[in-house]
Amino acid sequence: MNDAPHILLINPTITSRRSARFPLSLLHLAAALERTGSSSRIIDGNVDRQFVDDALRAMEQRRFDAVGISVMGGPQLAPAIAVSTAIRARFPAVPIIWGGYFPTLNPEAALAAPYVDYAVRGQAGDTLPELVAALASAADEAKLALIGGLSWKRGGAAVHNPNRRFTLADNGLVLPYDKLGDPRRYLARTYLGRRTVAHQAAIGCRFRCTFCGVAAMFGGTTVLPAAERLERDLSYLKHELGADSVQYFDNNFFDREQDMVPLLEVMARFEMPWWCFARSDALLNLSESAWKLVRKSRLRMAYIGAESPNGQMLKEIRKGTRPDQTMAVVELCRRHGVIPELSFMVAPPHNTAEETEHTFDFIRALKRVNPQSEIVIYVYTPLPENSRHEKDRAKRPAPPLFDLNGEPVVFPATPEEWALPRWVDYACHADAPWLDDRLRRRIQDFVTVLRCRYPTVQDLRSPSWAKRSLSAMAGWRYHFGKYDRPWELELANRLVRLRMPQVSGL
Ligand code: B12
Ligand code: SF4
Repeated sequence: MNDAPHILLINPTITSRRSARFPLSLLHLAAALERTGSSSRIIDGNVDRQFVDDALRAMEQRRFDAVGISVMGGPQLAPAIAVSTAIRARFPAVPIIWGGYFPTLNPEAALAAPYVDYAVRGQAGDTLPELVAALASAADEAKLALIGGLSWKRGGAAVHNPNRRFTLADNGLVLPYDKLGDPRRYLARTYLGRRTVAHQAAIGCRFRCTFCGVAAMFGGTTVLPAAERLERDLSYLKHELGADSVQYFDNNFFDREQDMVPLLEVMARFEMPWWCFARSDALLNLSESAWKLVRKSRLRMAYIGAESPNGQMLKEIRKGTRPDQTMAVVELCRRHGVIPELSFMVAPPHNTAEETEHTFDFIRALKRVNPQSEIVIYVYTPLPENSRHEKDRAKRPAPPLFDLNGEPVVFPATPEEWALPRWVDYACHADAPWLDDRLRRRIQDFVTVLRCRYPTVQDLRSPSWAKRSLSAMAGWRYHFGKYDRPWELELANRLVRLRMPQVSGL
């Protein structure tokens, strides 16, 4: 009998089956466990809607030494709590480990739950195998205390070991995609192609925007892959799986040009249309020869965090880009045949209504320069101060937040509280305690008029006649700025159900 540790890895449901993409976090962890002599099984709640029952069944069928659950704040919390409590009730002796953005940013809250034994902060390629090894040899406190990136409980109190450095381990192999059953079921029809695949080449981001979960996780670090690794991955995805286009999950695809060129050269050889997250300054700084590679590699859309038209606010949140760069990049993208997908954060805690209206006007100006620009509107929901990276926490603390009654905003202290609808909305940047009904409605109305007037190219489901009719219906409202109560668009939209990329991804 094989005594090597065996770990159950679970991705709780967060999106529809149609929008499911490779659970890359768990694939990376499965590869790391394999590298260190452990084995694992993956259950992905995005494709397996009975994932709680299936996890319990899997645990009845064979011994698992621990369960690892990937948890992002927002709608993934409720299913993460459901599967954790079910496992704790049926298999009380099996350790439960939470990892991903939620426990990284909120380790105290994660450990406050009786069904979470360990919270792994940041990347877990080394932390998880070390924890599994410690558990296999009767985890004593001295061993646990040595594991970087681990938060654990000692006598009921949370202990947070020091952070770990980020690395991009490469064992010369592609990820163990076959652990997902048939990996081809994760290829999706998107506007990039008929079989779009999700991939992440580099990890992290070297910027430190104060509002961003990525900055909170990586603390300003980026690690780029070697060109050979990207070549190997793309070759597998294209030739073995049959993918024809790629959605890159890299947090900020364009890093320094000299580092990107070898990667772009690889991508230019594969010519698979692609989508990525990018910054306006990075795109504006690209040389003509790099743009040539970008065009050859067939970049179709770049998601750019424009955030705000207010230069002072951009400085305060340490974005490092300016409104004029946002304006310039939509023009630049137009010239190079790339669609800019711009995200904005409206309704900040201060000057809430004025900033929101200013943003609407700026969006209209951008649309005049490049009508193809796609717009994603979020409510600005700053991270809790203690979620920020430890290097940034003390620096420039954010001003205190108050709700509509002038009471200080108190962030949740447990996963259950974070799973309440108002905090799920907060995590999804959909609502904030300082937003009143009038402004909430105003934002909804603007978004309805805008997305009917300019339906997203990412929507392949709605027929083009329906999109054209909606656009025509919304024309006069958009032209005259009459956003209030667009009941006729809401009605028509209910029939057509335009797609919302901010909820489901591509
Ligand atoms: C794919 C994705 C999704 C997918 C679902 C992914 C899934 N779980 O199935 C979809 C599109 C559904 C999604 C939705 C949302 N997402 Co999302 N998403 C991503 C994205 C682009 C990639 C995640 C990924 O696969 N990364 C690659 C893997 C390898 O990295 P990783 O996940 O970080 O995993 C490593 C570690 O975190 C850790 N780890 C992860 N899981 C586990 C588990 C265990 C047991 C252990 C030990 C370790 C561990 O180890 C892994 C390997 O080192 C990230 C941005 C990014 N590039 O990371 C945003 C991101 C994670 N999402 C984010 C958010 C906020 C959301 C939303 C909740 C809100 C929103 N509006 O965006 C929505 C929900 C929308 C809704 N209303 O329903 C934020 C989280 C930030 C934060 N403050 O917490 C991110 C960082 C985007 C951003 N820049 O702000 N998302
Ligand atoms: S550049 Fe983008 S990913 Fe990087 S810290 Fe800023 S907002 Fe986050």
